Amino acid sequence: MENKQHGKDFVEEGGQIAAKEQKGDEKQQVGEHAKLELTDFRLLRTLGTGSFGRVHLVQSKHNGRYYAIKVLKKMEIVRLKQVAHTKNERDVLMSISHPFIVNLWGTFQDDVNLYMVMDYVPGGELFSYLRKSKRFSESTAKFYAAEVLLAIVYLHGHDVCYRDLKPENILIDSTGNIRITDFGFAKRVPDVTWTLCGTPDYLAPEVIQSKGYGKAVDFWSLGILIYEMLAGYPPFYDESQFRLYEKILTSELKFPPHFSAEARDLLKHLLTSDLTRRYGNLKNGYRDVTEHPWFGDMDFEKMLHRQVPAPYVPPLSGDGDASNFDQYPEEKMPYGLPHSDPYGRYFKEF
Ligand code: ISQ
Repeated sequence: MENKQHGKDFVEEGGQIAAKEQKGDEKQQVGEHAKLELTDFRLLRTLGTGSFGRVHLVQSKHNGRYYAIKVLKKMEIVRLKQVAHTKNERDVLMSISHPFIVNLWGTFQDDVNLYMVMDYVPGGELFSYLRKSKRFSESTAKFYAAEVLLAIVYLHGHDVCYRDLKPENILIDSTGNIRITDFGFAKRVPDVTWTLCGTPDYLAPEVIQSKGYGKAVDFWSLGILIYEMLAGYPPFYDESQFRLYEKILTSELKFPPHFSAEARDLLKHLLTSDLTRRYGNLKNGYRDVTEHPWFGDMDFEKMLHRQVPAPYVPPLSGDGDASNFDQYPEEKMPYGLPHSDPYGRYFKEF
């Protein structure tokens, strides 16, 4: 913390310490209460659906605040062999705190499901805003890229590799700042891991080729994200998954004419298959990225303290407004009915 003023170490240290202090108190308050259960909340609408459950907007019956509860079906998690990933998600999110990462307040389970209580982030997915805008200006893309970069640097500083960066996992809060969600693929990495996961468009070459990989994958996906924000489509897009993987492996980059010279240069250095040349993975670490000319006018210290005005503030009529999220058919089956719990042994720590 001493050298917060000096050099660019603030990115890691400032975020880490400021955030910890903030959550320390609040977590304690939550910890003093008895274990949460579903009846503590009024279930409102669905905000998103995934392969093993859905995310609901809920309102606490105790404090009237809105939260997002992610519900995961134990049976589906076991069937899809996601037990370890689910544990990683919980453990990683419980152990960290950062202004640009969604806050996990607590978890609980019943016979059928696991539940994760998170902050409600009401501005919708960056993905929806990007598709509506077609593409972002360089200054808008730079704002989101800088916040994502700060979150990634913080995670790497805690030996966590995020591994699933994409606009669907980036939410916009009521002030227009971002929160990264979905830590289902996040993992503590000493240095190298060997598991194959992630979304095809964003997969790094070393992941497809099953070479050992580590934190460098997040810098690759940051490159894909910046490209997609600037172009409106990802750089190696192809309808055929086989050809998509071929394109990723050769990493042949084509830029639309409107990309600036600085953006092109940064993207070339992030989207390189050669791990020994990829920015973020060299001896200067993340500084090769934060100090790149594309970020020349970016004040990362200000950004970390949410003091840079957001390019877009989402329209919101009140705290529980969910109009920035797509609508999903609601399930008729209620949660929380008594049931046998044949998968309970897999989720003892949850
Ligand atoms: C918080 N707010 C809205 C949507 C969400 C989806 C997943 C995780 C957290 C969320």
